[in-house]
Amino acid sequence: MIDTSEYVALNEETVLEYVRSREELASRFKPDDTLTAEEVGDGNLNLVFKIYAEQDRSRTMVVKQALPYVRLVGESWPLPTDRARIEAQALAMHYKLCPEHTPEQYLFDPVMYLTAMRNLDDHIILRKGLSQGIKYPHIAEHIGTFMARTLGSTSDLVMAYDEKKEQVAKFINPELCKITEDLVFTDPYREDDGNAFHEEIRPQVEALQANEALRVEVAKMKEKFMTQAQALIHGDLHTGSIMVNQVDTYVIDPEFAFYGPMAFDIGAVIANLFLNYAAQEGRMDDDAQRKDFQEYLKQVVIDLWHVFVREFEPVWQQADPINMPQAYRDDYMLRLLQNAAGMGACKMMRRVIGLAGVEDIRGIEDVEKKSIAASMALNMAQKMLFQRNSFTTIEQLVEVVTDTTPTYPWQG
Ligand code: SR1
Ligand code: MG
Repeated sequence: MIDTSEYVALNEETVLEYVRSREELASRFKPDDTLTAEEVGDGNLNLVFKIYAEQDRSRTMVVKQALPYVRLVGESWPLPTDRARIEAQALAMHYKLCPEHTPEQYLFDPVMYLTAMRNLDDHIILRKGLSQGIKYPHIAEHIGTFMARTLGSTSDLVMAYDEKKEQVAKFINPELCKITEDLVFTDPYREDDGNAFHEEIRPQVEALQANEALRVEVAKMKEKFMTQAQALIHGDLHTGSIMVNQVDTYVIDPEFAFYGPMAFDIGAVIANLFLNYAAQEGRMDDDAQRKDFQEYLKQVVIDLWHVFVREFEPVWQQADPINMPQAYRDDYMLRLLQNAAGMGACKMMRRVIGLAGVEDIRGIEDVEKKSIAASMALNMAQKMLFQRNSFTTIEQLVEVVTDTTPTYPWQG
């Protein structure tokens, strides 16, 4: 029998012992069920097990356990397991504020740094679906709603002065914030051993890294990320943290959650849709099919923002009216839009240049096509970053950013 009185990393056998030993989990299966476990974690950090009853695979759950190191790199990069507590707290908050788009959590074990939750087997990771060219009709509505509820309701606009400060303290997440500070806002803009871009785009990457004006704008975004405790943000809201099917949408994996700038989450979603837009340059050979899919992605970005603004309306209604003249609200939303462009730009550049890339682009096998997609993404990101303060509408942002061409091969 495994001893769960202190932390031990589970495997496909011991996780079954664990599930049977915890009444809250065992009671979700029938007493005679034969349980099986599959370790399916393909993320950068954790173990993820799917548990099934062999008699009926609809009796199932996911068990996610934090490893004491970064899985992507190995034991040489230790990482505190306490991030599992942050994730469990954030998941609970998201479920309270937006249960339609948050998986139900069955248990959090603070010793094993483990969360058990609903298995979303009838959904796929949005990044994978988009990379296969599948359209999802509801993601703008669902993600726009999720962001407005979770961000608006955890901000000073709504929360009591004391509760807000308590929440900020509860979600202090230094080690995972440091990963973001390094991997999103620092390492991609210098020569760094961790960077993992492919050699063919080196000339463009080196030109970008030599651009001091770009590093000025990135530094402004980094400062905002590090200093603006505006709302409880998901902190890693890319398309790999979203599960979808044709009907519904769930946001998972909030282990990077902390009180930070709302624009970081909004920018993350926009950036990852744009990364897929750029990736399609190398993925879809048929012109008409590619243009149609890219139009779909553009429309999702536009709709997402409008849904966010619409769903933010109840937040304004709850805020103290003395500080909420219409001009202030308009300015607040404008700053969110422009900062989302800036933060999203950094997230695009890191996914092309930095340690943890995205499958949308890095998964393109033909190196010429991959280079075209990567080059396009870098050019889109630079426009977003430099021109962000000129955008007054989401439509402008989308038009400017998508009116971009790749510069591969690099002409210098
Ligand atoms: C070392 S962790 C790399 C990345 O994985 C996560 O999804 C975050 O985006 C992080 O930056
Ligand atoms: Mg994750």
